[in-house]
Amino acid sequence: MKQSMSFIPTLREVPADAEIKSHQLLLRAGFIRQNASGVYSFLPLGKRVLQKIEAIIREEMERAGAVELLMPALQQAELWQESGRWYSYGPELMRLKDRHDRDFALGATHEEVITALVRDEIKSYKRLPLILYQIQTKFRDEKRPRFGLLRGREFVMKDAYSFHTSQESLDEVYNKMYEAYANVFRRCGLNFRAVIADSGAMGGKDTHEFMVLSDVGEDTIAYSDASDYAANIEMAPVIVTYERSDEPYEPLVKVHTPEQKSIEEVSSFLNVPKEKCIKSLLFKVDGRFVLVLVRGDHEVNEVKVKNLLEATIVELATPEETKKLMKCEVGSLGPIGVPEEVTVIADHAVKAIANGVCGANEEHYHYTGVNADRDFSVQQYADLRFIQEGDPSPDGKGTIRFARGIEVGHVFKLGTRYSETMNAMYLDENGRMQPMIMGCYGIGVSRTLAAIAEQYNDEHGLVWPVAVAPFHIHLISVNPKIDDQRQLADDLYEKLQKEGFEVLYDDRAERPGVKFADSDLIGLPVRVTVGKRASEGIVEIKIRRTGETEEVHVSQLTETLRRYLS
Ligand code: 9G3
Repeated sequence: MKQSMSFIPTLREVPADAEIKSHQLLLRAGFIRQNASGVYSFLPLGKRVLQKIEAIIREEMERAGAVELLMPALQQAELWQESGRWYSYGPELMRLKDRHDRDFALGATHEEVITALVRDEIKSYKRLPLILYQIQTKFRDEKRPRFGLLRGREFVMKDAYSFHTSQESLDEVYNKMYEAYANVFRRCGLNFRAVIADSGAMGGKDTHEFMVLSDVGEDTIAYSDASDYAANIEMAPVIVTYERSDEPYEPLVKVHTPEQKSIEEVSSFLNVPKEKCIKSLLFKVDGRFVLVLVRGDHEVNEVKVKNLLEATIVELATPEETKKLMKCEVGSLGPIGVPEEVTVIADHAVKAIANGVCGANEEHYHYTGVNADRDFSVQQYADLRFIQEGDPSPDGKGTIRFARGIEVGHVFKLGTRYSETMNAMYLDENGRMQPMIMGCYGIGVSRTLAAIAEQYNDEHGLVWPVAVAPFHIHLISVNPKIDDQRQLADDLYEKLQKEGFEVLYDDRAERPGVKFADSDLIGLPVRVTVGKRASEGIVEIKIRRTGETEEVHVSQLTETLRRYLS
């Protein structure tokens, strides 16, 4: 591609609203431009990187036995009404009406569409297993789009779906897809971890997220410092066991704690460590009120609450609901004297608190000398807290550390969650109708592009790995006005392309400094500069990643480039 005919609008200054490196650099280097909040155009260089990532994905999907198709982004509401998700998703699902006033959704994902497609065509077990995938634009109306392509409202996803007659077949394909994902992210040069994740509203059991380690990642990964255990913090189980100390039981006393609300305030006011305080949070779980207790120095893990109660919606009760039900503010909540209709569940650590402190369900009062087994009843003790750094790793090996990650992939064992609600049945070998067993597998393609940019950059700009770079070589003629320089550069442009190199040729009538600065910003792996020694047939090669340069005679150029680019 000749830059004089291309469209690569580079910027000198850092755009104000771009907070993270990848967002700043993709804008400055002319890879993307924002159209609306969370909605982007991929300019020529950005589009080429997308295509490189997609090519890697297609190779690995092929290897895993998946077949590519393309489904519509415009999805009729009827399908989402059949699966029930038309009603369970809120404003995040973008909905619209056609000219006949019929309801549609813009595809946020394609379980409904693919299940409807397969159920109409597949009737016999002989046609299974089947793995279908697409690479397509998805729409999700995020409340707070941010970080450029990392959290957009329109983005490119590879989504695959598999259909099986048995759990073993699903397990086999799940493992193949898991391997394919590891290959994709390794080939993209990403430092990633596969972590145990929560299947959330997707139903089904097993699920793994592929996380790229990054300080700007929105997810927290709990990993062991002595094994390969890694889990999304929402999922990591706590295996600590707690024993009540043999402290003699003190009497339960209601004490006046004026204006003391938070655990910090109460703990310092009563001069009691946080470990002896009981933190009580009132949740509305599918419409029912549940008081969740954790130790004062721990945090409630809502995903664990949701999974324990097999709930769909778990949200904190509003201050009004709290006041109406418990006759006090959230800062005075406690497990003693709880209204009948409120269920109390507690994390295991609460049971071992000796002579603790809790809210008295009365403004400005707390209890001291609180002992769980004597002073209040708990319907169920369970692992309800977030794991913390320093906790033992759930696999029993080593200690938990935290890292932040960008979720670039997510694989699920769906089971029959969709085939049952949408009647995707097949005739088994005994002539009986059975629901198909399904898996689904997503890669955020545009998010992967941003994750690569986030991992590969330096103070001069982007530094693309060869496998996904928009071009291999940045060919620069320093001064096109000088004939032998321009002539040699033109010849090399043709010659290198004939030899299979992808060349971006900066043939613009710009000052050399501008060309070199743009070249460092765009970040192609190798730069070939045709300058004052053109008359001797000497050009300069520069490796973007290391900055090392080398003068080479054009007769040695091809083999030198092959060496650098392999
Ligand atoms: C929606 C909206 C947002 C969503 C979903 C549906 C996430 C939704 C989960 C998945 C599961 C898998 C196939 C590829 C891999 C991931 N956010 N999910 O289902 F309507 Cl608005 O997308 N889908």
